[in-house]
Formats: sequence, structure tokens, C-alpha cells
Amino acid sequence: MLDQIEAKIRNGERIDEEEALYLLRHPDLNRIGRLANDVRESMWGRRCTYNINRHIHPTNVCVFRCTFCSFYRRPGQDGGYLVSPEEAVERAKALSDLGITELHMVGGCHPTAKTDYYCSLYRAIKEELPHIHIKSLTAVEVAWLARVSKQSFEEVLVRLKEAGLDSLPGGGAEIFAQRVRDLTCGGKCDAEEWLEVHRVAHRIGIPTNSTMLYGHIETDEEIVDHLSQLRKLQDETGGFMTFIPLAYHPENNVMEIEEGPSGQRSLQVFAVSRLFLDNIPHLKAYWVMLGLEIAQMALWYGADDLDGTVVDEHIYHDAGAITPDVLTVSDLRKLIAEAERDPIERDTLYRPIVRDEATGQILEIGKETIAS
Ligand code: V47
Repeated sequence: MLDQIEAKIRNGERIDEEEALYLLRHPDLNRIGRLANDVRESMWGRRCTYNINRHIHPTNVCVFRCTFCSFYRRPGQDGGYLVSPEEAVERAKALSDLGITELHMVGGCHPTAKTDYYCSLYRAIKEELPHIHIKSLTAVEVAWLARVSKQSFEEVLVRLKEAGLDSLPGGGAEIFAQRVRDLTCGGKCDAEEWLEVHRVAHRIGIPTNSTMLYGHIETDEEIVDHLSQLRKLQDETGGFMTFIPLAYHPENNVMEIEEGPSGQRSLQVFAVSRLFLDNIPHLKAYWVMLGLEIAQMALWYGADDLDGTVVDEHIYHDAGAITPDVLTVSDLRKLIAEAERDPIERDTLYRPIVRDEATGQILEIGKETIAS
């Protein structure tokens, strides 16, 4: 069967769910990786993009109790916070001389922070730093805002976009299967709502990312079902820029799983994702979760992008990630070059960025998204 699947892929034909499942379970990881790498190279050659970004978590207070989450505080619990727009601007400004092009802002579903709060946050940031791309709010947070603000997804997203929101990150997707959601994140938005938020975002011109949290209680079938639902929506809208498999981190939470996924499993998930998601242009290796070594290897198993310089990340570091909490641009470039790939800085929309080597100032942002 592997020969047949390989022939199909080399012919440019789409593989189906059963074939993806077969690849996910096949012991010959290197052959599957080779195939994924050939697909990746046919799209991107030797290029590996990265971006210069910073994370801000506007709040860690959350009404939901996801068992894998080590980051949230219950409403009223010690240690909970809600960042003011002024504080967010100060934090972003403190790092803007490092050349960041993107702010990645996600957090908890706060009981009282409504759409207005996020609009003020984005307006304050854009007023001081108009060139910064704001990638913010997972679909779960958008669905929550719609609920507490008593607005439709579209109303919420239109207002946020007018205030400065540029794109949505891919978080909150976890695993779409309701069995897993009931056991890990019951109550928060389900697959249908997650997909609907992204569908609406795409329709009104907000590009988005997609993720999958793997390596905990999910089955292989549930992984393939997750990929399949993303592929279907992408066929419909074309609005996903990238897919990011997120490796589960086991510490400081109530999920009774002692270990995250092995390196072998992570590389197989990357390779199958590249082969199955033939309509999502980019596959991102998020080094914070994968660890630097597996992230570097993933560049040979389908990934074409390494995120990012990432300062001040808490969701995974609170869950026990032992990766550094910042990589400099030269660290990132070295990691990519050591893997025999060509490092290219990009903005959030995957447009190549050219900088003055001496000053670090941006000289040019490519007009076109890096396209296959
Ligand atoms: O949805 C939470 C995950 C996600 C744990 O779009 C955990 O560019 C592992 O989606 N172990 C949020 N994962 C982060 C996210 C993301 C990250 C980087 C880039 C982008 C992008 C998006 O973090 C959550 C959840 O799936 N998460 N807890 C944990 N213990």
C-alpha cells in the first residue's frame, strides 16, 4: 500500500483519510519523511522562513478548565491578571527596537473583558506602533467574546478588525473530536464553532492559522479526522496560512499523562500533515514546544517555517517546556542554516522581509506572500 500511496502523491493526487491513517502508523518514518520533504521542497525549495515576534498574554484568567492548561487562573484566584492597554503598549514598545514585526496576543476567556476591551487594546497598540501586525485571539476567545458581548462572530470580528486586529492565530483547536473535548476542555467552543469562527474570519478578510494539540489522549483516527476537517474548510475558504502541530507538554496541569509525544511521533505527525494538507501552504515548527532539536529535524519532515523569536511565552513554559524563552535572530538563522536550509525572515503574512544588515531597519517587505 505504501508504494501506491507514494505513487499517488508523486502524481499530485490527494490522499484520503484511510491512507493518511496508514502513513501515520507505518513504521518506516524515514520513507514517509522523505516523501513529505520532497513535497515540501517542491513547494518551497530550501527556504525556511522565520519571524521576529513577541507574545503578550492579555489575561491568564479563564472561565474554562482545560485539563492540559497550566497557565490559567480561575476568576478571583490569586495570581490572575488583566493587562491594561497602556501596559500592553509599554511592553510592546520595550521590544520594538528588536525589530519585531508581530505581536502574538492570546490568553484566557475572562469573565468580564468584552469586545470593547480588546478593541481598546488594539487601538492603543496601533496608535504607538502602527507597523506591528496584531495576531490575536484564538477562535475560542472570539466565540467567548461573542457570548459575553451578546454579538455574532461576524459582529465581533468586524469590530476587532476595525480596531486593528490583523489575523487570528490557530490556537484552541486542540483535537476536534468531541470525545477528546469532553474529557479535556468541556464547555469551551466545540469543533463546529471553532471552524465557524475561522470561516467567518476568512470571509471578511482576516487570514488565520490552524493548530492541533497532539500527544495526549487522542487516537490516530482522531488526528486524521482533525486534519480532514481543516482540509475541508480550507477547500471552501482558502484562508489558512499555516498549520502548526503542537506537541503536548505534561507538567503543572491536571491531565494524568506523564509524557508528551516522542521525537519519532512528532516527526511522523509533521510528515503526514504535510502530505495530507495539500491545500495549506505552510507547516510551522514551533520550537518552543517541540524543543530545538526536533524543530530543526522537522525542517526535513515537511516543515518550512520556524516560529519565531518569541519573547515572554507562558502557555508552554508554565507547562514545563524547557526550551529557552527567547531565541535571537542569529540563533534562529544558525539553527536553520545548520539544517542546510536557507533562512528567510518573513512577516506574519509570509511576505519576505529585507533588512539593512548594519542597522536592522526594514528596507523592503515583499508585496507577494511567499507562494508555492
Ligand atoms: O490552544 C495549552 C496549546 C495553544 C498546552 O497561530 C498546550 O502562529 C502543549 O495556538 N502543552 C495556544 N500545548 C498556542 C497556539 C499557537 C502557538 C504558536 C503559534 C501559533 C500561531 C499558535 O497552546 C492552545 C493549546 O492547544 N496548549 N496547554 C500544554 N500543556
